[in-house]
Amino acid sequence: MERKRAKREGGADNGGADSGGADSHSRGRAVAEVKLDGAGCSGGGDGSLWAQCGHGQAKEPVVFRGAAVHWPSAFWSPTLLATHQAFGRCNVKALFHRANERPASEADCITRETTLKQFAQWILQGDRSTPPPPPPARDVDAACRGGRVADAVKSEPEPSESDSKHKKCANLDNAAFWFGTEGAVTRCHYDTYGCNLAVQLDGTKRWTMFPPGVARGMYPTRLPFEESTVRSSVDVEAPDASAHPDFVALAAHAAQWVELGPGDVLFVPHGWWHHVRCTSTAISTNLWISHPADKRALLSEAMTQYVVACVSEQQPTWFCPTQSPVTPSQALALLGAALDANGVHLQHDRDSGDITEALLRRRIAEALINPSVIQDVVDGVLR
Ligand SMILES: O=C(O)CCC(=O)C(=O)O
Repeated sequence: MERKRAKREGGADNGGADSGGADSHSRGRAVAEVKLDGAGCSGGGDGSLWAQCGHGQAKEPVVFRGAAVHWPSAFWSPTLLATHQAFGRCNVKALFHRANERPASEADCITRETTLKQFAQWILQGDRSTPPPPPPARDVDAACRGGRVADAVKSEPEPSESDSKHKKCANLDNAAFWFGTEGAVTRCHYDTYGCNLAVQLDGTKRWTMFPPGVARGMYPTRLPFEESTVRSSVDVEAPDASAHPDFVALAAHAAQWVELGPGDVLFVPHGWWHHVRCTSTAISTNLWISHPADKRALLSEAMTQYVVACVSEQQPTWFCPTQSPVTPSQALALLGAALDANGVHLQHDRDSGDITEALLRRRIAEALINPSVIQDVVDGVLR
């Protein structure tokens, strides 16, 4: 691990244009740091990483330097991924973007189905002018992302035994794996569910984060329909003050940033916006952990999906490429389930005698035609 830490310290300030945006660190402050000396999440007691995150309820990000140095996956490197047979069986969907671009979403990337091993070999061979060749046809069992043309890859491998320990004590619902070249960027967004522990395994990444309270300055937008991700319209590395004046006025000063190196673990609180740049070839994983606000988020996500299902025909070109569309009645059933999860059980309306589905449709229609909602929609359409 000494080798890995040396790499982090050597490369800490590379990569990322000093654009005058929030990512240039001209505003905001560094994330608070805690050093755990490899204690990990051991048991959730007071000194543990998890306790120091308020068991997921902490309201500010915190970075635990070196907390994952003893994870078995801490020795993962591009060379290991490029040579170990197991990674040749890990089928991934890689997303590629051009060097120096910061694509607004996955919809703006080139997609290739490949294996993690082949993707790692492609990264190591250094020629970024074309994406890796497609492997023989096979089922894709993980979603991925990447770029310059490729820059990042994300997949969902099984956690190792020790990572499962983390899973247990952190009540892990979901995990992802990220592998990208220097310059890979995940544009600013927040995840509607849970909170997040990001674990840097190799290389370095710069995270820039903004609190939920500055949402107006982040100009939220969504890709219809991409569950669980709300994107910012602002390119936080190069904000356009005339298009997004509230970002400069309300949000930029609230930025918190951190450069993660091998073994570092970052706690991202629920609802925090984050923009991530690989400052070297980098491998990381993250654990999404459930949060009490998730039940309510389930409802908002189901409602969003229903509205999108009602206004889209078949699968329009603007539909999120990584998500399967659902019909309005499927979406309505999911909405009913989300209501149930929130303890709202619509049976029938006493006055009209309407049964659940019809009543639900009526309530949604009544809520949507509220003049202030319609005004927001009209403003959005005219923008
Ligand atoms: O590492 C990245 O590129 C993005 C990570 C991310 O968005 C997340 O963990 O929620």
